[in-house]
Amino acid sequence: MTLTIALSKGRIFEETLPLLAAAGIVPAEDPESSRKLIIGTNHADVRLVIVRASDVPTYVQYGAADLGIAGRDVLIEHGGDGLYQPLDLNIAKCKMMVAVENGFDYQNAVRQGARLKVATKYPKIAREHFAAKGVHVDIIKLYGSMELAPLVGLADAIVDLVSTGGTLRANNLVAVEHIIDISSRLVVNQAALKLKYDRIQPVLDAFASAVPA
Ligand code: PRT
Ligand code: MG
Repeated sequence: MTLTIALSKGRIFEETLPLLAAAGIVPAEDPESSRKLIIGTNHADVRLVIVRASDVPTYVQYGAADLGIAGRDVLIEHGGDGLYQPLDLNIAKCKMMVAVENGFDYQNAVRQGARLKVATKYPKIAREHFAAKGVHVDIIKLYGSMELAPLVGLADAIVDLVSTGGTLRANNLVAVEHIIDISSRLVVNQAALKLKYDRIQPVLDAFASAVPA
C-alpha cells in the first residue's frame, strides 16, 4: 500500500525534512529544483506530492494524499472537513496580524465605529476576528501581496501573516493587532488512518518524537 504525503514547496518543505528524516523518509529529489510534482523517496511505497500550501487540506480531505502538512491559517480557512489533525508540528511559525499604513490611527477608527475596508487572503479568520470585536468591516479578498492594498487606497487595513516583520517595514506598514499564533500541523485522511493504520501510525510517532521545541 503506497503512502502519499502532500507538502508545499518552500518553508514547509524545508522544515519538514527533519521530521521526514526522523521517520526514515528521504526525498529522492529537491522540489525547488525539480519540476516534478510527484517525488519518490528512499522507500518504494512512500511518495510526496507537491501542491500549493492552500491546496494541501483538499488533497488529504479527498484521500488523494494520506497525510499532509498545512499551516493553521490554511486549515482554518479550509474548515478541516474530513481531516484528522493529530499533531502540531511547531514549524513554519508566524503570527496572523492586523496591519495598517504608518500614520493611520487604527484604534481611533475602531473607537469611532468606522466601517473598515480590510484586504486579506484569509476572509474567514478576518471576518471572525472583527465580528468578535464588534467592528464592521468590508472584506476584500486578495490572493497575495496584501501589503500593497493600504498603500494604494484599496483597503484601510490588512490581515496577513507576519514572521520577521520585514515585509511590513519595507512597505511602511505597522502591525496593530495580534489575531492568532500560527504553526503547521499534520493532517491525516480519516479513512486512510483506519485502512493504513500500520503504515501511518509509525510516521505519526516518529514526527511526534521529532517536533522542534
Ligand atoms: O506562496 P503561495 O501563494 O504558493 O502560498 P503560501 O504563501 O500560502 O505558501 P508559503 O509556502 O509561502 O507558506 C506556507 C505556510 O507557511 C503558510 O500557510 C503559513 O502557515 C506559514 N508561514 C510562516 C508563512 C510565513 N511564516 C510568512 N511570513 N506564510 C507566509 N508568510 C508571508 C506573509 O504572508 C508575508 O507576505 O511572508 C511575508 C511576511 O514575512 P516577514 O518575515 O517579512 O514578516
Ligand atoms: Mg507565500
